[in-house]
Amino acid sequence: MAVDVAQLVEQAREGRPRAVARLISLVEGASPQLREVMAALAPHTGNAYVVGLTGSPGVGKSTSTSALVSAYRAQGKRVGVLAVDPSSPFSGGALLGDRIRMSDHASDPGVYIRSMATRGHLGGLAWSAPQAIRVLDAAGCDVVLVETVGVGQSEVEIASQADTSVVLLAPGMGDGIQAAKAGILEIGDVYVVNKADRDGADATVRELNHMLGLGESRGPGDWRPSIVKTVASRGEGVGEVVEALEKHRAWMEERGVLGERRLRRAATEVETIAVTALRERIADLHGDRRLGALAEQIVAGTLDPYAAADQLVAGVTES
Ligand SMILES: Nc1nc2c(ncn2[C@@H]2O[C@H](COP(=O)(O)OP(=O)(O)OP(=O)(O)O)[C@@H](O)[C@H]2O)c(=O)[nH]1
Ligand SMILES: [Mg+2]
Repeated sequence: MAVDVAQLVEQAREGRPRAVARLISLVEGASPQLREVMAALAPHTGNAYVVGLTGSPGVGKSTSTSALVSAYRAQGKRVGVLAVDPSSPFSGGALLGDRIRMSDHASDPGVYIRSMATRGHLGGLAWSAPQAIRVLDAAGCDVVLVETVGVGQSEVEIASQADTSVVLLAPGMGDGIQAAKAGILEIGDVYVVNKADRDGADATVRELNHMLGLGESRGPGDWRPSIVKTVASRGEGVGEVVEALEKHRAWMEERGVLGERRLRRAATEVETIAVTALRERIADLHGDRRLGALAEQIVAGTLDPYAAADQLVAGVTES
């Protein structure tokens, strides 16, 4: 059913949660009206500070996110929370619902909370998460917190699209080694050692210092990742996390890094949309027999795969 996009966008900008939710549903459902939605949102975007939180399952991402929401709300800021699960085709349901511990904020009109999953469409969350962030941004969120569940490659990709990336670890469990393997030690601007009420937090901080090479000298203008110890379940250290985030943001603004990151994010976004569209058109061609005909020629040895690919691309780009 077609919706009145202009009206919906206006309502979202007035801060109506239902309108925001509807817009994100249009993103998630890859609605044909999405073009219209994005065109209407574009002039109102670019204000939100996007923070990605990533780390192993159970490390305390949701608890930390919830505590950060409280801290930002205390500053009077409007906050959006997006929990994304690239490994799961389920969304919004019990699974993710259980995983986000946001009940404290459920009735706060200054907070939008949303979970998203892949739903199996082409492009997946790499495509839809940035669009959902745009909705929250245009709806007037000063800060958007993006929690990615797990530490696989797609989580790393999504997290690295944030303005600031927070990597969470907990003492023990070889968490540092896990994180190193998953490649998340390369993306952190701020590292949080959560569950500092448990034994081994200082050892984890030392291990992290070592793995990040924080003892080594850096260039005068380089960012030196912060390491903060927290007990998120009690809100301890969360103020320091906010300070570390503000420090990173100020550093990025001073150095022009924020602008660079946003340019890179926009470029990736456009590329993802374009590639997704191309793949969809190629998939349509399966029914059209064009791809099949090319395959037959390759098997028969009358065409090489490069020439065939050129023909395919030419076929889908001429419109
Ligand atoms: N002891 C202790 N427990 C904590 C702390 N922070 C969170 N927890 C507990 O750890 C468990 C997992 O916390 P979550 O915030 O759900 O962790 P998560 O990283 O979001 O988990 P997933 O979304 O499932 O990957 C919960 O039972 C929390 O209450 C902490 O600082 N200390
Ligand atoms: Mg969680």
